[in-house]
Amino acid sequence: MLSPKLLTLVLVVQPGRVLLGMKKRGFGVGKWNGFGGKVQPGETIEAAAKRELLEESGLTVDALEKIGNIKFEFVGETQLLDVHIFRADTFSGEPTESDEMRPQWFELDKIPFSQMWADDILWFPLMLQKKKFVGYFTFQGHDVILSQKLEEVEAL
Ligand code: 6U4
Ligand code: NA
Ligand code: NA
Repeated sequence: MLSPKLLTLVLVVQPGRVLLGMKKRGFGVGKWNGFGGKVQPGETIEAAAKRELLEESGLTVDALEKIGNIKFEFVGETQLLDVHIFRADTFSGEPTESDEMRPQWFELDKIPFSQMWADDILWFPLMLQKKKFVGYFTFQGHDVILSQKLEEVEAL
């Protein structure tokens, strides 16, 4: 049986650019990614998304837009990652390096997909067009996608 683990992921988008963080430790170390982490007991998913964004990037947001939900299975592992993805178009504060992440803005035609999770190149275009999506990816290790499902949805 796969036990689901709730996680958040926030992409901060401005006209022509997106903020990513280089993961300095833990799960996904060495990859550029959005900001996020585990939902704590008693916390809503959206509150967790805001908390993790602040902890990892120094940014505060009022509104987060729910944009996607992707489940990740890793062959041979019993946990199913249930990642809730949000987009933020306004924020306050300055991107600030944390113990976990080094934030950097990327122009939209220079997103470093070769140093990101392999699924990102598939759903970033939807996210950037504000299209909502759901997906299910099975990974072998952290770099190879064995099977994938991704579809646009009207609502989440
Ligand atoms: P702590 O501080 O221990 O809670 P850590 O264990 O390092 O953090 P975690 O588990 O909090 O990391 O968060 C993992 C992050 O990686 C979440 O934001 C979700 C994201 N993530 C996991 N698999 C991903 C994938 N295939 N593609 C992607 N993001 C992924 O874009
Ligand atoms: Na985290
Ligand atoms: Na965390």
